[in-house]
Amino acid sequence: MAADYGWWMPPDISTHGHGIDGLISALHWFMAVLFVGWGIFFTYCLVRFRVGRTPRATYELPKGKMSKYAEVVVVLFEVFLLLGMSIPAWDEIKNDMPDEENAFKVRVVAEQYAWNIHYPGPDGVFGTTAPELIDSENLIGLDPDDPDGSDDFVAINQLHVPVGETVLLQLSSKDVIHSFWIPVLRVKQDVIPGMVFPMWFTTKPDTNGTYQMACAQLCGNNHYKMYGDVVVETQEKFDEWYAYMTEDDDGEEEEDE
Ligand SMILES: [Cu+2]
Repeated sequence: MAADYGWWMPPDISTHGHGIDGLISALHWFMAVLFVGWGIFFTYCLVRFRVGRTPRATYELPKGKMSKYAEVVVVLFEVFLLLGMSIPAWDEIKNDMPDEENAFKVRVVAEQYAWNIHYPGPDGVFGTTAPELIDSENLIGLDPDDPDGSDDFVAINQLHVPVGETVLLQLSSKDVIHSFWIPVLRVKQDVIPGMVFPMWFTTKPDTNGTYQMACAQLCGNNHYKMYGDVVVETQEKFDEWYAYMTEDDDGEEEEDE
């Protein structure tokens, strides 16, 4: 069952999202105050300086300090938004990377027009990959001779994670610039060919469900098709799925064909 996103902000199922949501709502309230304030001032000026009242234009500067004080308040609030909210929220997401040992690691390889989600399999170690090994069967160019990669598998547009677990992703692209976006997790990262980007999130407890991920960068004709499921599930359900996917990938089926 897909989560109900409602008409307001999508639900926030991440442990870090409160900082981003706080910034978004502070900015919107600030803009609402400015909009109403300037609207009132504008209406007042239209009436107060109508042609019937002031037939001749005056070029003298106002004498009051009111406008200066208002500007200072606006600047101080903007400084607070930057130093008090944006930078700490950014720092939490971009600098406080989780420990690699304790995180569930996934690689995401973007291509026109799908997300290849590469899981390391039960051994937790990714097999080596090479661009020249990529073909229509081997979507991520996994090296068949590397034992670490023998239990690896790829799920297209399916990101499964155990609920409450910290997930560390490595993002890369096979072709053009994409942008990996999971709105409910408040994460979005450009994926640029030739580079690997780390990204992480931790889901809150009891946030099981199927959510959307999408490409947030217009990447070609079928950009709109580039979306998939983020399945947040209990450890037991996740283990079941993981075991199923690992079995599926042991090559027996290919021999039958
Ligand atoms: Cu894309």
